[in-house]
Amino acid sequence: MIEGLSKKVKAKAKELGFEKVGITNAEATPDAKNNLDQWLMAGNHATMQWMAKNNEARGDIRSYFPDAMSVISVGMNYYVGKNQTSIQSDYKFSNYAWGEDYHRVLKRKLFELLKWLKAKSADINGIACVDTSPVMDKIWAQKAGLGWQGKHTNLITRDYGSWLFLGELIVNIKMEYDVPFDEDLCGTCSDCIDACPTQALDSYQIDSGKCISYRTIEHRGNFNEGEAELDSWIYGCDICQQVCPWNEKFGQISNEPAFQPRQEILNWSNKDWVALDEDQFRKLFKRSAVKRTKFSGLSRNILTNRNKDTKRQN
Ligand code: B12
Ligand code: SF4
Ligand code: SF4
Repeated sequence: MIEGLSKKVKAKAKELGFEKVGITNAEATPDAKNNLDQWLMAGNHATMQWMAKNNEARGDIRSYFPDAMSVISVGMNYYVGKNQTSIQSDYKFSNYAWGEDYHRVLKRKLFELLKWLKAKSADINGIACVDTSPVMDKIWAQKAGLGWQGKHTNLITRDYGSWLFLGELIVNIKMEYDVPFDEDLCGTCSDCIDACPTQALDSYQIDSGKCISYRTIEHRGNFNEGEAELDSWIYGCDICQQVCPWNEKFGQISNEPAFQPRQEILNWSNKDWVALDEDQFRKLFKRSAVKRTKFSGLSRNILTNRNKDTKRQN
């Protein structure tokens, strides 16, 4: 173990723009794996078959990165001080996708952190994970002391609420570890569960098939009758986080240029969205997470909402 390295890593991570950083032991996580297995067995992943793949790795980080000794968990605040009322059209658009694709932003910073770390010793090695690896980001953040998983299932921190992207650097060295965040500060609150327009939440569990975020981003093809309720969202959904008292009281404004909103998302009219074509989509959402739903997905979402309320002013 390199003396004082954990402290230096944290200072470097903060310097790179991560608001939260914690370090934990890269051990197997059987309880989380058990919850995941039950969640999958109940069909809560809907059509996301990729969640069932590499299932073993999600429960044992060493079967993903065999040299893993420590996990450096990071969080980056993406709340820019605006909400759905800043949007001119009737179509709601999740704030996490207003700016540059967060996978790119966090990975860039994690690679820099890894480069800095490798310069300390030629024996140090590691890999950067953000969302897409078979690694349970929220579990590692909780173990590394960043916060707890709320009843809406997102990770909440005391000082930024849940408006944080999560990522990890898994490394092959022993480090000093933080105390896991073992409190549950939701208490008797159930605001997220009560506010969810499609009843997708049960305490600490989500039924993805009912979740508007899943429907607008992950669902492929047309919706059947039961799936078409999107509550005016055309990409993602923020309701369970908007109503959370921890976000209302502790959300802090990020000045990160990469997360500032594309002006079109705020200023376009209903008419502009309905007229969106594939070429415009490609230009507007270059380097954006929105590409995940493809043009076909976004236009399906726009038309589904439009057909639901024919009284809307164009
Ligand atoms: C699959 C996925 C989705 C799915 C399913 C969501 C989900 N909760 O799993 C869908 C498409 C719906 C989705 C939506 C969103 N997602 Co998403 N998603 C993921 C992904 C890839 C995997 C999550 C996972 O492992 N799910 C499997 C199940 C088993 O996990 P879980 O819900 O966390 O379940 C736990 C609880 O149920 C708990 N549990 C069960 N019973 C009990 C009982 C008690 C008492 C307790 C305490 C706990 C508990 O145990 C389970 C395992 O620990 C992660 C990235 C990653 N690699 O981790 C991002 C991730 C979770 N998503 C993220 C985001 C931002 C979102 C959205 C906010 C986007 C949006 N605005 O539209 C929404 C939020 C919807 C919501 N309320 O969760 C962020 C969350 C950041 C944060 N602060 O937590 C992540 C971490 C991506 C990232 N790297 O930043 N997502
Ligand atoms: S993201 Fe929206 S639909 Fe999904 S659980 Fe939260 S409030 Fe419900
Ligand atoms: S709204 Fe209430 S119950 Fe839901 S996550 Fe926030 S504090 Fe927990």
